[in-house]
Amino acid sequence: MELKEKITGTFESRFGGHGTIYASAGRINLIGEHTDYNGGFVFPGAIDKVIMAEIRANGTDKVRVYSIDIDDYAEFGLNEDDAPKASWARYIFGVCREILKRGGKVEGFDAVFAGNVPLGAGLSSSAALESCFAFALNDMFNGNAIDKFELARIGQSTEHNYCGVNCGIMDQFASVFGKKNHLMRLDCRSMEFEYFPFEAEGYTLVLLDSVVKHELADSPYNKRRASCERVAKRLNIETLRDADKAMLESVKSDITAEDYFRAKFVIEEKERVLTVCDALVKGDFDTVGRCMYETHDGLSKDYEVSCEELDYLNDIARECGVTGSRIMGGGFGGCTINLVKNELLPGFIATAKEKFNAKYGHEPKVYEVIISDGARKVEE
Ligand code: GAF
Repeated sequence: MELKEKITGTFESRFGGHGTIYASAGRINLIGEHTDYNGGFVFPGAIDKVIMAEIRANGTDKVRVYSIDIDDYAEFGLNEDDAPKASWARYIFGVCREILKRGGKVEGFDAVFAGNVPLGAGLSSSAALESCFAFALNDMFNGNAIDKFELARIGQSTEHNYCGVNCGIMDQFASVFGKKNHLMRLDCRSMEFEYFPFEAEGYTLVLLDSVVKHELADSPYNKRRASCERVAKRLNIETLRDADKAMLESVKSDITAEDYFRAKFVIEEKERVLTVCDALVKGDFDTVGRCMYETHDGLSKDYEVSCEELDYLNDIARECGVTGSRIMGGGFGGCTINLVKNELLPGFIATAKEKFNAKYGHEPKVYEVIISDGARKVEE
C-alpha cells in the first residue's frame, strides 16, 4: 500500500476524520563528512525517501501520536516534565518544546506517521521526522512565521537536548531545504548555501547498506566532536574551519595523537568539498570520485568511524572500477555512497551482493539515489 493511503486509513480509524498531510525527506551527502559541527562545508541533497505524517489540532493541551512502523502509541503534554519515554516520541516532543522555547505556538494535536527512510542506515530518518513535524507545526500553529533555517535548528536542538546526539546542522538543513535534482553546498559557519544541479549524465549514485545499524546516541560520535573542539581550543580558534595543516602541526606535540588525526581529517575534508563542487560543475567525475575515496580513507583510518563491513564494500567498489565510493553520514555502520558509471552498475551490484553475502551471510541492501524535495505539505 502507498505510504499516504496507509497513513490516512490509520488516522481515520484511530482518530476519525482527517488532518493535513506533511512530509520531509532523508538525505545523502556527496562529500563533507563531520565538517558541519566544525564550521566547514557540506554537500548534501534530500532523497525520495520520506517520513510522512497526518496531523490535526485536537483542541486540548495533549499530543496523541501513533507510529505505524513501530506500532506504538504515545500521549504527552507540552511542558518540559511531560517528556515521553519512548525514544521515537522524544523527537516529536523535542520539536514541540524547541518551538515553544523560541516563543512559537504549539497546541495539542493528533498525529499518525510512517516512513520509508531505512532506519539506522545513515540516511537521517530522525532529521526527516523532526523536519516533518517542525514544518507541520509551523504551518498549523504559527502561520509559517518561523523561517526555514530556524526549522532546521529546531530539529538540531531536539537532537542535542532530547536525544543525546551533539550533531551538526547538515541533516536537518538538507531535510528542510532539499530541492529536486539539486545538491546544496552549505557553509556551516555563515549558513550561506547554493543549489547545484546534479546532472551526472552516464553515472548513477547508489547506496549500499551494510545493514550494520548506525546509532549515534551515546556513540563515539559525540567524542569525535569533543576531539575537534579540544584542538580548536588549543589553537585559540572557534572551530577547525579556521585551521590549516601548518597550524595543526604547530600544536602536534601538545595534543593527543588521536585528537591530531581527527583534526587532520577535518582540515583535509573541508578542502575536498570545494574541490568536488568545482569538479562537478566541470563534469570532472574522476576528481569527484578520487575525493570520495580519499574521504573514505580519512574516515576509516584517521577519524575511525568505519567498520569492517563498510571497508569491505569500499574495497569491492575499487575492485569493480567504481568511480567513487565512501562511507556516508556519521559512520559506525550504515551505507556507502557510490558514484558508478552506468555500464558498470549491474556488475558492481552483483559482485557486491555475492562477495558480501559470502563473507557476512547476507546481502547489502541497494538503494538508487533520487535527489528530491525536502519538507512540504502533501495535502490539505
Ligand atoms: C550525522 C550528524 F547528524 C550530522 O550533523 C553530521 O555530522 C554527519 O553525521 C557527519 O557528517 O549525520
